[in-house]
Amino acid sequence: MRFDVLTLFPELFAPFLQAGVTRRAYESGQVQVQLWNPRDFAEGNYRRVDDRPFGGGPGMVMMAEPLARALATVRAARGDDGAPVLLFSPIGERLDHAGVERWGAGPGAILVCGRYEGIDQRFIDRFVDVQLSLGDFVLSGGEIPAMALLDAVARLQPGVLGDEGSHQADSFNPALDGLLDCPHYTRPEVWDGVAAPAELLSGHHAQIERWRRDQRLALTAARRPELLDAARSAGRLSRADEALLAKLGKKHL
Ligand code: 9WO
Repeated sequence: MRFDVLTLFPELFAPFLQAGVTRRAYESGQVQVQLWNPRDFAEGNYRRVDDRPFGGGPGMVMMAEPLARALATVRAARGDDGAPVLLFSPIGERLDHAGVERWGAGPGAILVCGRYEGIDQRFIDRFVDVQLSLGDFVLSGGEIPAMALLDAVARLQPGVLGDEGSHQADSFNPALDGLLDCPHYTRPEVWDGVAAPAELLSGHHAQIERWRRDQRLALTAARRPELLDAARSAGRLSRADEALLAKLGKKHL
């Protein structure tokens, strides 16, 4: 699929698109990314994209017109394929795994990255289909959330993660598993006086898998009990899982 990103800072995306395992998704075109700078669609010698807020107050507001022109060009370039326009904002709906799957399916999306104090509301009302939030905090721009969505979509593409990673992709995927990931350890076996869990060093595959499953169940029960309830309701907990959870429950009482 294809993502078009409207940003005043397209240069922020270059190192991101060239790094790590997700690079493959971008370079192969599995996830096409095109960057557009609203400044290139602004008028006059100064190519202004921002102006002072009506009603006064600090900072500047992104003007609707350069964004609208950029968007019209993007839509034409996409052949008016009806791709949704997404804006990253703390007032948006929270992005989760289901959202990543939704926006990472079909034709892709047009991502609008705000800067300054925000975007003229008339652009948002006219063109933005959905506002997405990563959480209750404020950034200085929508670029990092846009990269977060691209990264999450890219790693879902077939072949982007190795065999090792396909399991990782299942974490937080309620349809597949929906439990939190277990802790990880690597060499040395004893670091700074702390040994790695004996189970992981045992070499017994079944014991290792049971330890990991137990860790995931305990972690999910402690940190995200609602995910555990969802897994149970979906019939994704075995009798061995329930036995471990019952044991944990008694320990905590
Ligand atoms: C900022 C903001 C703060 C409180 C209530 C509503 C708000 N909307 C925006 C907004 O759209 N800001 C633009 C994008 C311009 C300033 C930087 N922007 C931004 C996006 N800051 N933080 C985000 C963001 C996006 C997704 N998840 C967390 C934060």
